[in-house]
Amino acid sequence: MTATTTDTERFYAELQENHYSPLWQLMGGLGPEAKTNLVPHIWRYEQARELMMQAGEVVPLEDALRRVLGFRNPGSRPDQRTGATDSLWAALQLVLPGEIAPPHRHTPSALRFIVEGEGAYTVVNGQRVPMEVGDFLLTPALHWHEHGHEGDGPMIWLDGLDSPLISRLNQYIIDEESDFQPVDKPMPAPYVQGMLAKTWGEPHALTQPLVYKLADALEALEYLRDLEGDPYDDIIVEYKNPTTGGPVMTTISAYLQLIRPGVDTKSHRHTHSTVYHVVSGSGYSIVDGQKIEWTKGDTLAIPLWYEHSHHNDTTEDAVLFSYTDRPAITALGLWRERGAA
Ligand code: GTQ
Ligand code: FE2
Repeated sequence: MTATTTDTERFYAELQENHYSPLWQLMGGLGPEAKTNLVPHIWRYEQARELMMQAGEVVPLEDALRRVLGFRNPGSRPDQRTGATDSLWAALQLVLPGEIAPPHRHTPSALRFIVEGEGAYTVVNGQRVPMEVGDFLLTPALHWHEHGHEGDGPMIWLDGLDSPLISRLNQYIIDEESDFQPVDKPMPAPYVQGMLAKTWGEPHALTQPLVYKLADALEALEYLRDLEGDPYDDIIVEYKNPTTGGPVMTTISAYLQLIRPGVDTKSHRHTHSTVYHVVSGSGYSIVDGQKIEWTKGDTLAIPLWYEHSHHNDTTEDAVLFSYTDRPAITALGLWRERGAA
């Protein structure tokens, strides 16, 4: 303490030394709108793929366990636990022929959208799931998973996790295994979804499907294409957990949408954040007044409460895969949406 220390300064020092927080000093940064230091950003597939292939040369999978390049939001502070948005991790993952990423399980929930390659598979809690381009795969929280590749050429997919959210809660827990999982006889889909059941003994517990085929989702979009569509998203379907009718995972919901040729959607904002991945076609989004053009393979992050609209100024369909933290935000009572004026 210097000779000029006043009673007030002495009071604040005493508070700090004894572990008190004067609330009146903390409320200055708050206001009536949700806000984040993260920014909208697009990662172009051309660049991301090139860097991913370099990772294939530089990093042996034995060392890395997962050869994953995360998309880090450019607004992130160095020590901030963020992914592409405040709550959502987005990344590309590469597995080369003959490699196996060993089994582990963790509290974050994971999804994958297959971008290129053939001959790879993932094993999720003993179920072997082959990976084909356009497949949407689930690894719900605490499900064991390993990834192998028996084909030729690189296998690349988009990973989506709620790990930044789980990290912030200090509950990112991981178990690792060196032995591969025994692969069970795959249970037929009608058993899994409760459409067929054996009539004696213990019934099968309903388990949600772990893979959704692109062709099925595209067929659903085709069926809906002549409707007026959603004002903000045009023709959109949600991947559902058929055993609950709810989102695919506790914290994450996922979608496939068609922006029809010539369509300009209306602008809105909401308190969940979204990662978009371009499945086919091209177009652009206006995010916070900025035009962001996108084409096949690109990944676009829109953090919470940024106003955005989507546009297809071409003559071909544009198809977007997306996932959000909406179930988590809703469970916390924080979900809000506002259309543009
Ligand atoms: O494939 O198991 O992008 O555990 C991040 C964490 C992928 C995975 C990621 C993971 C994985
Ligand atoms: Fe994992």
